[in-house]
Order: sequence, then C-alpha cells, then structure tokens
Amino acid sequence: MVRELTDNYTRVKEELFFYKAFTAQFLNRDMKLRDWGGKFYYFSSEKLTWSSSRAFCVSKGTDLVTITSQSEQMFLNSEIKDQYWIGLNDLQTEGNWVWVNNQTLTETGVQFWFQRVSEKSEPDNWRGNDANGENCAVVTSSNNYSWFDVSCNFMYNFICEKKVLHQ
Ligand SMILES: [Ca+2]
Ligand SMILES: [Ca+2]
Repeated sequence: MVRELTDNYTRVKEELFFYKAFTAQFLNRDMKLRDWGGKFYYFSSEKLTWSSSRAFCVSKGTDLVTITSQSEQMFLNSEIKDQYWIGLNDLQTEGNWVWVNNQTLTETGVQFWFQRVSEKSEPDNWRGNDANGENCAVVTSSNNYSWFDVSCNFMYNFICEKKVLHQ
C-alpha cells in the first residue's frame, strides 16, 4: 500500500515536472504534449538540427524519442505531419544504427526504414546533400511514416520522450 502510494506519487511528480518543463517556455505555441503507454512525449513546433534537437530534449529532462514497438510507431504516426527527428543515428560508426539510449535495432526488434523495390532502400547514407552522408533518422508522414536517414544538419521538428521510472 505504501509502496503503491509512493510509486503513484513519484509518477505524478514526474508528470508535473515534464509538463512544467515544456509549458513554462512554450505556452501559446503550436506544440503538443502527449501521454501514451506510461510515457510522455513532446512534439516540437520549432525546427532544429538533430544535435540541437537532442540538446533541447535533454535540457527538459527528456531525450529524443526511441521507438521500441510497432504500437509506439503507430501512436507517433497518428500525431505527426511531415518529418520529425527521432533518436536514431549512426554518427559513431557508419552503418551501425543505435538509439540515443544505446539500444540497437536488433535489441529493440523493430525498424521501419523506407523500402524501395528496384533501388537501394533506406538507410542509404546518400551524399548528395552532405559530404558526411546521412547519419540521423527522421520519421516522415509522407511515404507511409517510414524512417529515412538524412543529413544531421537539416532543420526538422522533433519528438522528445520521457521515460517514466515508476509505473
Ligand atoms: Ca550514415
Ligand atoms: Ca537516406
């Protein structure tokens, strides 16, 4: 009973902290805060580079979103329009995609890269826009909410996620 109350208290406290972190600065802006699957999400109204997006999330006690199930991907799809940064990158080692919490795609067991029939599918590390290739991932509503690797220097909206420790 006491344990349960403590957990509930911690969860409510974390939720308040999450909402306060974002609303303090962005009241009246076109941003979205959502509560799903026991986690909290912030859908930005501003567009930033991947690393600036991540820094922003971290400054609010969150991180860029990690997508660890098909149902989570579908929830995000229902909330977005155009491209949003997600916490997936191969900045450290080309072709080795990892989430910001260091989980690999093998560990999470789900991936939603855009597939092409007769050409190379995503991620393709295309160098047409950036000599460094493409090392950061977006989820995009066009192309059936698939993931694309793109230049980390592009400016996109982004999704922050707060994991809740006590559920
Ligand atoms: Ca790459
Ligand atoms: Ca690409």
